[in-house]
Amino acid sequence: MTSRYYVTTPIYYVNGAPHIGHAYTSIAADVIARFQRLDGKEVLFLTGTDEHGQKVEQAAQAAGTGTQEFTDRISADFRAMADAMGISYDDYIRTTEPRHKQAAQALWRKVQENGHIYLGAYEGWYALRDESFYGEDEIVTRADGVKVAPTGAPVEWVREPSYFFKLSAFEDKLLELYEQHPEFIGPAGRRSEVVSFVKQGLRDLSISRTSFKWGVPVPNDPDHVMYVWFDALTNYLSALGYPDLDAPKMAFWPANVHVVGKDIIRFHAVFWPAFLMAAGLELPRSVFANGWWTIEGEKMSKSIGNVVDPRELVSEFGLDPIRFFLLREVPFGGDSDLNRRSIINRLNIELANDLGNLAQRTLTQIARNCGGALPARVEGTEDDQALLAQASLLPNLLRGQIGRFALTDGLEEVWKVIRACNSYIDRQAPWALRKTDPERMAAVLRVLHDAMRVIGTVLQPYMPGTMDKLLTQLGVETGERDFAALDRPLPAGRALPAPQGLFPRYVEPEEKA
Ligand code: ME8
Repeated sequence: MTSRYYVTTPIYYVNGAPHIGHAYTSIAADVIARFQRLDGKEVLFLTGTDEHGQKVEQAAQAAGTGTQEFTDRISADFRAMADAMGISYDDYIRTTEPRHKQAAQALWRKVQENGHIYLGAYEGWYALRDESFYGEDEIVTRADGVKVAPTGAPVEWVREPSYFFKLSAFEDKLLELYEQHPEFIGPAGRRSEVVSFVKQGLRDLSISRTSFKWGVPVPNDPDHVMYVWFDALTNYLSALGYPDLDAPKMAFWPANVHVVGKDIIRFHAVFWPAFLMAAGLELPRSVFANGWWTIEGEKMSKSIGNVVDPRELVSEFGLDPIRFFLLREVPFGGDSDLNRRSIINRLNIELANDLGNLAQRTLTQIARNCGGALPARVEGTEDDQALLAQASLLPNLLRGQIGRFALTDGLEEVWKVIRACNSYIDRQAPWALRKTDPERMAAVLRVLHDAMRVIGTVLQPYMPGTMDKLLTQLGVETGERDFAALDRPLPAGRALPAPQGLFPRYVEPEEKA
């Protein structure tokens, strides 16, 4: 039986255009989804948009369009961005869809039936930008007199009737969860942060609003709409067909991982498991938070005017180099800076030199000196065997690392093998063997070919388009590209297509002139 794997991205707010931060989280989740598919799992990969709440309602008003019309337009743009970034989602959920509203209302009813929701009145600080409530002790007054949350978002005092979720009753259960399942929150730094937040004591959570209408109506009390986070988090279940527990996709629950940004770890690692416990549902296996990107050293913001559309980067540098850069530059989970210099360096050194040249050197020699036909595998020298052994460990190494969401370490392992191939080719100098020992030359080229097949196979999740090209040039057919296929060597004599460059060196326009 194939095992199932369920991975999600956050659903993005449609109050503004998609940017590189959104693309980043989606690419990371995409690498995980593609990797698990390659490894033979039945994968469900979900992304989508979060379309309710006051913030979205206000953005639509500012744009001068109807709210639904506005969300339709922005949601379509997020979807186009996902497509442009090669995100292989299986489903795209929108919280304004009927299937989602039904699920959110059903979850509410279940939590209410189980006695965890009561009607009261909310009075306190609310930050619209974060769609989040804050305690008095968290608020600071800026020099200009404006009161702000720890995130810097301005807060306002709100007072209205509200339903509450008995979050305070889940403190011990949550702490027990973090204790017994340290893998529930990653990376470790985020776990400590969440644990100390919960240890400080949890207040009951206001989960409905009456001061605006753009939301999912609370069952049996249409004056209230659900707090956008209660609504939004449910998306992970609505896509599975919840509340129909027998719906075929419900077999994917619990999710293996919710990939999120560090800004929303609290919602996913505190509120969400509490809602699920209250509804008697299983908990996701893990929530993993990526770090934050700044742009050329500055916070990305509309007011600074430095918001990066990932599609612009792609049109300049190509899709796979950008996917690679984002996952390579900083250990996944940490913060980093996006700047031209670093992109160009990574592209030229690691992609064009290390990997691109290796492929080019090997494949042109097979084309020229072996008549374009794959040489046979032979017993080989110790040096040959050592390189092949190192390469053959990659699928298992990556299985471990990607299983722990160490996406950058995974790339590092692959680059160790790429560098080993480059030293091997220099040491063996097959070009010099052409006249003296053509048999040995063919053997060396076959070793390189086999190592590169492993490299191309394991890199598919990170750079699907370019690895498709590489594997095609290596003569690996589409049915021979998963991990299981690596145990079946390609037959000698297979005709390889003419080699073509994979990663052109990037030259700054002014350098070209
Ligand atoms: O929070 N660096 O949506 P959102 C890295 N609708 N990642 C970034 C980033 C940056 N500079 N900027 C954004 C919401 N992100 C809710 C989620 S889920 C049930 C509801 C990424 O549109 C990161 O993943 O504000 C962050 O968590 C997400 O975009 C926030 O997207």
